Amino acid sequence: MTDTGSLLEGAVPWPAAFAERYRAEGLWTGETLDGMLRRNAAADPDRTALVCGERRLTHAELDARVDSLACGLRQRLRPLDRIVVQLPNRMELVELLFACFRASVIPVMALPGHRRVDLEHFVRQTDARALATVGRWAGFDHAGLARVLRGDLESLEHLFVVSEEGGDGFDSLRAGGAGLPPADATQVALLQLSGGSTGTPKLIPRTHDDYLFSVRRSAELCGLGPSSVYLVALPGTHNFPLSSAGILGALWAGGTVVLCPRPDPSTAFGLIDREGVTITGVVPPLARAWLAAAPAGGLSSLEVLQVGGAKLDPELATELVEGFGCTLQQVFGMAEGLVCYTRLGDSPGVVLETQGRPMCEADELRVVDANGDPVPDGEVGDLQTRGPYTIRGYYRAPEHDRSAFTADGFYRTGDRVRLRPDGNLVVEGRSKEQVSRGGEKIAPVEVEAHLRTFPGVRDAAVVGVPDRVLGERLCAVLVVEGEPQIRRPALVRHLRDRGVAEFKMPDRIAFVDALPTTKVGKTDRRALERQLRHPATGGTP
Ligand code: OOB
Repeated sequence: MTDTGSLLEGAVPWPAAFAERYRAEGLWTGETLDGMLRRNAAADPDRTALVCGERRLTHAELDARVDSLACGLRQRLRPLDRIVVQLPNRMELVELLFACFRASVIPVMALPGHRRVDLEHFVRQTDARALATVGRWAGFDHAGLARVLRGDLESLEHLFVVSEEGGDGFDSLRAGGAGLPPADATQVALLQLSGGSTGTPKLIPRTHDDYLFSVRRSAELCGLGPSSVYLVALPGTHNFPLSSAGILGALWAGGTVVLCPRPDPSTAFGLIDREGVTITGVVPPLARAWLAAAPAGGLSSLEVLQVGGAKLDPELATELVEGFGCTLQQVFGMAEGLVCYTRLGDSPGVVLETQGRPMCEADELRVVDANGDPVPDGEVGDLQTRGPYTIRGYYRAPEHDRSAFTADGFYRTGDRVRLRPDGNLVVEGRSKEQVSRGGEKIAPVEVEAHLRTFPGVRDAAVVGVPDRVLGERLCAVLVVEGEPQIRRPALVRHLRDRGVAEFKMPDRIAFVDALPTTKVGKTDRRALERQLRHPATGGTP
């Protein structure tokens, strides 16, 4: 085992009594995320592990390529160094993540839509020594941005750039040598991102033990086995497609992962058909887009369609079951840990109307009122949770932890839920200040700060307005000097120039004379949301 010593500095451990219990109950097994590759390579070497365009790797080939990449990483980076990974859905993403696990280098899971503001924050927050990204992707020059970051950020020594020509972007990184010893399962394996409600996203340290437990349990209850074929339709670094059960779940089960470069129906359906995909996971807006394009007979190989990341309304759920003729699974999860699923054999009443139940008995759930006291059975309250794969604290954020966790270690999810007598949860809303635009999470305060720098803007608030397609859209409410003349394109250009992530761009602008405030003088976003639903306010679409 690679001795990486005590837990990564800045990560918060589970109390010893809980860790012992999770081990004694067989939840934390000591297996590592990359260990599963060795097992598969030995058990079923010739089965296909990865498919990306015309390229295919067997389990044995994947294991060998991860070895050479891990050795290459080790020549450049030390154990527990951090590397920001911003790669779209292509083979190199999966290879690099496993190589990081094998080399005990810690990947920070950026999304392709992140731009300078977030990437810079990830590097600074983690003192990352490396950034892995793609040359150009979806019209954006990622390599150019990476070079700027390396110039500006002292810790950043290495850029690993995969070229857009296909080929093998990491060839120059590979090295020979003896395989590395297995990583330490108690150690942090990766840093996930929180959706954030207080500004820039917080980082979430997940250990091999806790993450792999959630992957294994998820794979079991998604019915995954060696003949399963998982399509990665959402960005592969996100917790849902990565681990619920996702890429890691399919590989854990000895199955096949098919990388989908773009989630549009024709690309996705083409791959489902060609590769005999059996399971995939999507967010509700994508489910709706797929449904509109669904072929008459459904998608013949698809057995399970997972929908999660944002609330799925029962009408769309019903249409999905009819349109695709496969089993629907609702997934309510969070990068901090807890993931709830409806089970494959659940009745339609559960599958269509609830967000499922926790994956294991060791997940502790509390539904509480504003004072933190449990609400009467069946009533709506704030969800708090603690368990074998829910973190006890964010990475290097003790200040924030004081409000995000209770004294007894429960994570305040910020979700308003109702617990049904049958044990299933219904998500009714949220108490956290966050907008979920098609499942992508945005912290209003971050965007507001950027909006206030636009010439002529005196004050700004960002709120979510209900939207049939995306669930919510982002509305920027502005207080301006003089006549409201600001137009959306100019505002978006301004935010882009400042390096704000693409998915945080306002969809709409509205103008008010003054922002409503709460009793303590903070912007009252709820009041604004109500106001926007009854638009006496002026605004541009
Ligand atoms: C997933 O993870 P995150 O970290 O991007 O976002 C977590 C938040 C939850 O707290 C909740 O507010 C919302 O996203 N959410 C849902 C939901 N799934 C997530 N709200 C209503 N219904 C659902 N089904 O989004 C995530 C992580 C792992 C698996 C699935 C989703």
